[in-house]
Amino acid sequence: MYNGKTLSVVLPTYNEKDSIADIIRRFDKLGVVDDILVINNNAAAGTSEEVASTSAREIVETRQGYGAAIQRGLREVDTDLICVCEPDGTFNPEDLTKLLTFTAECDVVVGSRTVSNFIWDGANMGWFLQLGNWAVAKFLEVLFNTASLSDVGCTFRVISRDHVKTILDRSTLPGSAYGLEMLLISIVARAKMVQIPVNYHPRVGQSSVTGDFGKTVSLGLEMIRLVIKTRLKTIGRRPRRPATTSAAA
Ligand SMILES: Nc1nc2c(ncn2[C@@H]2O[C@H](COP(=O)(O)OP(=O)(O)O)[C@@H](O)[C@H]2O)c(=O)[nH]1
Ligand SMILES: [Mg+2]
Repeated sequence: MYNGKTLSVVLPTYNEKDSIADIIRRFDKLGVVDDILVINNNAAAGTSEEVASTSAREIVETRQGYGAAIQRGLREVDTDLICVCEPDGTFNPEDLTKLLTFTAECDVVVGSRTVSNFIWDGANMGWFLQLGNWAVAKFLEVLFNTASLSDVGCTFRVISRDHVKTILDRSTLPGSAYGLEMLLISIVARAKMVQIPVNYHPRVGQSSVTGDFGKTVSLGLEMIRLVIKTRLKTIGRRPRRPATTSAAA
C-alpha cells in the first residue's frame, strides 16, 4: 500500500529473461507493492522459471506486442494505483517512490528518459533518440496545450484505477506505439498528468525495438502520424487545463 492506496506493478516480458527476477525483487523490496503481475508475451525460454523464483504472478498473452501485453495486464489488476514498467534493466525500480509522490495530485505520472544527467553511461539514448523523443513530446505539448512533456517513449508510469478504465475503453494499438496512444488518450481525456525525470540505464540483453535504427525511424514516423491524426480528430475540442481544487481558481 502507498498512502492508503493499493498498488500493483505490471511488467510485460518478451526478451528479459536475465533481468526480470532482479527487477521484481527490487520492486518487492520497496515494501509498498501489493501485486506484481508479469505478462508473458511469448517470452524467451526460461522466463517463466525466473518469474517463478519471485513473488510475482505470471499470465500468458499470446497476442504479440507491447500494446497487447500492457492492455492485458491493465485488465488483470485491481488496485487503486497501477505502475507499468519494463523489466529489461533500463529503469530503476527504486524510482517508483519518486513517481508515487505525485499520485496524490495526478491521475497519470510518467517518467522521462531524456534528461541528460539522468542518462547513465552506455544507455540506449544517443542524441537521435534523445532529441527525437524530446521533439515529438514538445510537438505534442504545443499541439494539445497539455502538461510539460520531454519524452514520448518512456514506459515507466503510474496511473490511477479510474483512469486505467478510461484508457482501456479507448485503446486500439497492439504494438510499440501503444505507449504514445496511452499518453494521447490521457491528454484528450484531460487527465491530470505530470512527467518527471527517471534514471535510464543500459539494457540487459538484446533490445527488439529501439536497438535497431530502421525500426526506431519507422516507430518515430508512426508516432508523428498518430499525434497528427489524434489532433485532427479532436480539433473541435478546446484544449483545457484540468480543473483545480481551489475554489478561487
Ligand atoms: N519488441 C517487443 N517488445 C515487447 C513485445 N511484447 C512485449 N514487449 C515489451 O516491450 C518493451 C520494449 O521492448 P524492448 O526490446 O526493451 O525495446 P526498447 O525499450 O526500445 O529497447 C519490453 O518491456 C518488452 O517486454 C513484443 O512482442 N515485441
Ligand atoms: Mg526496453
